Amino acid sequence: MAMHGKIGLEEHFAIPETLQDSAGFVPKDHWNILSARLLDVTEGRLREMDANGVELMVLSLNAPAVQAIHDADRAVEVARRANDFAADAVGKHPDRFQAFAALPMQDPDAATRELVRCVTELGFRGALVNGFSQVGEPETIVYCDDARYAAFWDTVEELDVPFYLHPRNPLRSWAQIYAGHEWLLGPTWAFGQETAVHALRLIGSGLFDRNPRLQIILGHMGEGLPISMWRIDNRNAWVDAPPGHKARHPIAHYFQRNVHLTTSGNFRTQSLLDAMLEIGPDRIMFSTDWPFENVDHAAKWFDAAPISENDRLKIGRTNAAKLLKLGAHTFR
Ligand code: GRE
Ligand code: ZN
Repeated sequence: MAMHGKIGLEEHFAIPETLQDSAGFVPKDHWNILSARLLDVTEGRLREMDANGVELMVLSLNAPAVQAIHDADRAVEVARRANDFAADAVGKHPDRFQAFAALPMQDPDAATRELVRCVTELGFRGALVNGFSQVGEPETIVYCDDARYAAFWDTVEELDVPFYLHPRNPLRSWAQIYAGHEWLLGPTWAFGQETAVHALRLIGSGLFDRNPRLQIILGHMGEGLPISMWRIDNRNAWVDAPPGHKARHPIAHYFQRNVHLTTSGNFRTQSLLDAMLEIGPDRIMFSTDWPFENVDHAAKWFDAAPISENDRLKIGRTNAAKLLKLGAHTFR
């Protein structure tokens, strides 16, 4: 039986300034469709949602977009435009769309200010950032565990909104491992590898000791982390050597307290069950990854997945409503 009232948290749009960033991911003859889907935040999208029992999409900008704009002033400008565009879409259908902020992480103070503006003035539900940022020049990259973001993270925690860590490809110059094997780039493999390591950097840096109430969201059923979580903390246990990271507790400690997963682009029962066993049904949320994936593929799989109806309701809807504080004013 189809579940109604689902909420999706990894559902992208593009503005003209960022549209081309998504062009290389599909064959040329599919670009017309993908670009039209990315630019549409009205009828076509609502039709997809209605047909598949999705009541609400939390909109976010495509990737890498702002994170790839090494000129900080330009990054600030494009993030602002994207967020204003999203706010407009939400304003027209507040019961169907909410939004995550795009952030110019090239300038930590500006990113903090933009997050505050988006959450307190525009009513956004959190932020979505596409991995590392190129800062000042194309080859200078900064991950979110960098010390420059300490005050930014304090603000995220204070605002009590989640931070969605979304994939991007590694820079070619940093990823010889994929040379000659470009098929591994993007959602096939490199997105997950890049994002899993980034998440582990955040945890291992001690971020969640400094900001214990901070909540991070990972897509794609956790970017491979659930299946690896035991091994990350237990490698060569007989040696009894310290793990070498800066965090006070084992990595799994934070994975279970500071991380949420979504089903975006990973419509696989085996992977869902493994994630449920590692992180529990209270920290997993339905998502599509529209328009890179089809809403009907996500929904048909999820609605029929062999889990309890109680867990389906949590994962499909109530976990997100709680984490994003979707009140009765925006949401039935
Ligand atoms: C995504 O947003 O997850 C994505 C892209 C590009 C290709 C595939 C994909 O940004 O899933
Ligand atoms: Zn995505």
